[in-house]
Amino acid sequence: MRIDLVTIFPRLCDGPLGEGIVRRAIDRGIVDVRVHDLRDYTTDRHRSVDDVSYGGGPGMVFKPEPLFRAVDAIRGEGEVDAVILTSPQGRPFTQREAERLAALRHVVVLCGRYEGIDDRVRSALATEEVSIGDYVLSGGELPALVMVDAVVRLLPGAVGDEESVDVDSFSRGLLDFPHFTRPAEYRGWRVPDVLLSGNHAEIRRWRMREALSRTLALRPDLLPTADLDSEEREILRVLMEERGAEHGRD
Ligand code: JEB
Repeated sequence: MRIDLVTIFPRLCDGPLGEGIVRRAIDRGIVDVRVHDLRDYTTDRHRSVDDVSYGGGPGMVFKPEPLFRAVDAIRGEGEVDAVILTSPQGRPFTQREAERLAALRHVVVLCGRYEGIDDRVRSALATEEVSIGDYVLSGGELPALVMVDAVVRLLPGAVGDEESVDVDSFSRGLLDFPHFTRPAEYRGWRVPDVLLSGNHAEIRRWRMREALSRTLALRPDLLPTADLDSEEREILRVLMEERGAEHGRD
């Protein structure tokens, strides 16, 4: 897969792309991530990427020309499947979106700054507009890097143990179960006995129950769309009865 990022702060991308799973995927040739300095696509002496907003008001807006020129140049190097604009107005970026993007061959992500971007970039250049969450950031680089991270770890061979990607929180629409490592007792807090028992059927069921119980307590909004089998649905039914009984008491 190839991912091109277009930004006025290319150095901001070096850290997240230079460590961990993303770095290893790049080193192994699983993904080719190219970071472009938007100023390289300007034509004026001052390499200006922004201008005042038509209609007045404070703050600057990204000019359309450098972004169109950048995407033209990238398109010239091979077919582009998606041109993504990161913006607070975008469609929510979810695990499902990450899975969809991971199946594409070539994605371009445009990172804005200031008050935003000339709207013709959104309407005529971008093929989709995406937001990573309902909070205000200063620009599109961190959202773009969040998307790169979520997408790259889904590419075959990027994560050492393929199985860990499937059982991950959210890939099945549930929160993760609790993890423990040695020592078996730390400052008086013991690891649950079942995990030391060696009974794999019981461990599997305990983890299933914990994942469901946490999701019910912390993120009940995930349950209607979670991918549950009949065993999980039965455990959930019992957990909901127990919770109902507890709340009934007070
Ligand atoms: C993305 C961006 C800005 C209003 C206020 C501030 C380009 N979830 C998200 N929050 N903020 C952004 C985002 C995503 N994805 C985001 C791109 C830009 C914020 N700003 C600053 C724009 N409009 C400029």
